[in-house]
Amino acid sequence: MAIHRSLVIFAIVALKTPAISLATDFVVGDDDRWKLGIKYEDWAKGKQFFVGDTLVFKYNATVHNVYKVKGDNFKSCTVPSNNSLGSFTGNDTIKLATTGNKWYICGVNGHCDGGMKLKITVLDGTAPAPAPSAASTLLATNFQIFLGMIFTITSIVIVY
Ligand SMILES: [Cu+2]
Repeated sequence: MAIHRSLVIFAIVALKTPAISLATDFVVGDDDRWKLGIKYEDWAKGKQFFVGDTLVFKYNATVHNVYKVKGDNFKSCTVPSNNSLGSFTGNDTIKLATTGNKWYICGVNGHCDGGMKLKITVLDGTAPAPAPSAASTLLATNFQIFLGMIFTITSIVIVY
């Protein structure tokens, strides 16, 4: 019975391990977060944003904020009269719900011109589709089996 249960756990681990890459949470600016003096263009470069992913703007809410704007307002740094994203929390989470270009700026006077502006392009689909080579697939499979075995052995040791 104990071994049987371990095998079930093994199967679950083996099945669950490869499915980690679903939606991604992007902290804008990473460790720099949302502030002046960062090139968000550079931060966004090379990243792929998909529908279902999340942008998290982390910032000092006494100094900054985040507005979602249209492309022309992004260019001219025009702050909208109302905030479509809800309240400014300093930890604003934005679910990317649709494809296309999205623009965000800080609405504090001079901050958008000072670089607090982010443009991203949201793509269709939930995960990037790199063509997995046979080698990496094999590696992944072996890794799952390895993980599963470790888990199983641990379970058996704990049970006995
Ligand atoms: Cu700001």
